[in-house]
Amino acid sequence: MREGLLIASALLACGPSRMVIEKPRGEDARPPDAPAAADRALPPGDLASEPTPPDAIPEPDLGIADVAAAPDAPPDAGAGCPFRFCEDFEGVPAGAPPDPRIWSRTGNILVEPAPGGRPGQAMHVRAGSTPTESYVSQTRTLPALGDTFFARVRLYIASRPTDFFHWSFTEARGKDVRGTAVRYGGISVGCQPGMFCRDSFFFQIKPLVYGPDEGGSASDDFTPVIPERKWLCLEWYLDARTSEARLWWDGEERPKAHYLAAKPIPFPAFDRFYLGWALYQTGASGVPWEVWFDDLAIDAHRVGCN
Ligand SMILES: [Ca+2]
Repeated sequence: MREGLLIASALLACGPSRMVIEKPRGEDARPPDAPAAADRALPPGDLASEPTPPDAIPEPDLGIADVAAAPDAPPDAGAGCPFRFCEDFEGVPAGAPPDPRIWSRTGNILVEPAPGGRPGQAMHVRAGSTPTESYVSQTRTLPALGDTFFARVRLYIASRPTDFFHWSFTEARGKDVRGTAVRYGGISVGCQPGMFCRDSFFFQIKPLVYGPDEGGSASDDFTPVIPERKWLCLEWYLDARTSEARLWWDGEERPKAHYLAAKPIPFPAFDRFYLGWALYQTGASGVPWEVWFDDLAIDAHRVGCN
């Protein structure tokens, strides 16, 4: 039960939002003391019976200034790219930010030699352990692709705290970057011996990026646990026409992470694509998240892991 209470407490802060404290309502107000209940507990307004820890409330303007200054280049897949967009992080010197002609950047993100035996360079995100959005973003690809797109990236988790975190690795937003966001990420509780274990993928549609409504979600199976210090291939699909999201891990679809119009919240008209690491809680351990990305591709068709 202690684990359940820990999760319930941490879930209160899920999503970068100014918390609106409401009285618990009906069935949803039950503490998520079982794994299955943890998912339904995500709307924090339905759970909140205590004040949100102040350190769980991020600044609502995170990244907006940089985003507004985005120097978006003309659409161009680049030589040798068979997809609508490719980024292998080989085009800038080690230690530099991802190509500023393509990417806007917020947070501690640099291109460095890839870890884990992977040749070449990759995007290194030092995301810390407090509510932050460490993202690169661009608008050169999604508007041209219309209402749907597929993406593929390789992810390597170098350091993961054992605290509770809801994290995101990608988002798509419309022209109003404070409006509706759709995001894939995960829920992590550390999986220490003897504790409830959950390190799994999670989809969320949030009607206001910095609003209190946690919107709709889809939780992947809790097994297998997302491993650390191993390169994973992640693919996802977003469809604004049908309000649908799908996720693949190393080529296999994760059907539980499939979201299909579960809430009457329209997807945004896709404009801005985000890659990086967002956190919505503060970890008591102080252990920082550190992750890497490589080999991003975006296309109208499924990209695959080859
Ligand atoms: Ca690379």
